[in-house]
Formats: sequence, C-alpha cells, structure tokens
Amino acid sequence: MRTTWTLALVIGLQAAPALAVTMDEMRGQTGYEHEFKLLDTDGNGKLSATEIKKDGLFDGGGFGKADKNHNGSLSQDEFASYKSKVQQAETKQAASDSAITTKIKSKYLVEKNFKSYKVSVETKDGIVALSGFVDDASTKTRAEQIARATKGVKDVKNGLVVKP
Ligand SMILES: [Ca+2]
Ligand SMILES: [Ca+2]
Repeated sequence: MRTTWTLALVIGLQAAPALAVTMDEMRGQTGYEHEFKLLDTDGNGKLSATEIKKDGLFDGGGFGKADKNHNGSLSQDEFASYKSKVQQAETKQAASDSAITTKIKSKYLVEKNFKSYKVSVETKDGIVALSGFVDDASTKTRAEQIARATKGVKDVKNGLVVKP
C-alpha cells in the first residue's frame, strides 16, 4: 500500500505543472477562437486585411507580420500566434512600466526636502512623465535626474511646476 501511495504522489506532482500549462493554452486558444469568429465577418474561416482592421493590435503592419505564409489572409493559427506574442510583450511592458514608477517614487521618498506627495509619476513604454508641484527649480532638476538614472527609463518628460 505504501509503495502505491508514494508512486501516486510522484505522478501527481509531475503531472501538475504540465496540466497547468495545458489549461492555460486551452483557455488562450478558446479566447482567440472566439475573437477570430467575431472578426471573420464573411465566415470563410480566414481573416482578410479588411476584417483585421477592427482589432487594434494589428495596427501598423501587424497583418503582414502575422501572415507568416504570405498568402494575404490569416488562418486561425496565424492569428492566435501573433496575438499571443503581442499580448505577452504588452504585459511585459506594462509590468516594467509600473516597476519603474514604483522605483522612482521610492527614490523620491528617501530624498531630503522632497515633497514626493506633490509629484505624480507616470510611466508608459519606458517614458516617464512627471507632474505636480515642487518648491524650487533645483528640486525640479533633481526629480528629473533621479528619474533618468532609474533603470529601464528611456526618457523623462518633466512637467513639474515650481511653486514656492
Ligand atoms: Ca473572412
Ligand atoms: Ca496566411
């Protein structure tokens, strides 16, 4: 009995991660299949460049990139694989943007004479926008320096207003 239990446990542990991946894949594909059908207005099982226009993710040359076999239309596979790639990239960017914001805010918190609560930090695609009020010009400059020195920051838009 004991051997059987141990074996069952081992199999259970090994099967668990594989099962989780399969579930995610299934969920993802079901989602794309539904979207695919919605976009496929003429119901011919493929998406034309016109049909894809309703999906903003394919803006700016997305159709050409997704059409891997260059036959001028997207199969369900082409649609799903491009879509999941772009969405993964977007999720990654969003996570890194919010990490940048958090990092800058925590740097402001430890800065002396820095009223961080008056400064708002927003990050989009690695570009940081600072807004709000600071007491003097040197604080405004310092705020920008701190933001620029933060890893992952591509540019800083310093919209801080000096208001003594
Ligand atoms: Ca179609
Ligand atoms: Ca194609």
